[in-house]
Amino acid sequence: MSDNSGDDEQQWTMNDSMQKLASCLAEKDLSVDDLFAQIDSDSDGSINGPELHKGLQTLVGDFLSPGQISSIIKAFDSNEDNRIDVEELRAAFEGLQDDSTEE
Ligand SMILES: [Ca+2]
Ligand SMILES: [Ca+2]
Repeated sequence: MSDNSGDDEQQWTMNDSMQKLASCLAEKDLSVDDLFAQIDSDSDGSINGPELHKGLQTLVGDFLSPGQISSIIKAFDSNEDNRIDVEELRAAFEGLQDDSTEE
């Protein structure tokens, strides 16, 4: 990904948070489904902005702005309901890992 849109106030990238989440998964030996269940605190089957915000804070210690949260959701939300469901989350992690793992 190359995005040099002149937004230099912060070095944060979405990939950064995703990599942290991925290593958190590996460390705790969790599946994407487990991760999803942890973030989806009201268990309605989808992760919304506040849940993602809280989840990232709890799991990886990242305190993201609402704008950052919504860019993550927009990036993964393939059916455009402004929430991330478990399949969208799986696809997100598959995208991260496609160069290494083979089962
Ligand atoms: Ca939820
Ligand atoms: Ca969605």
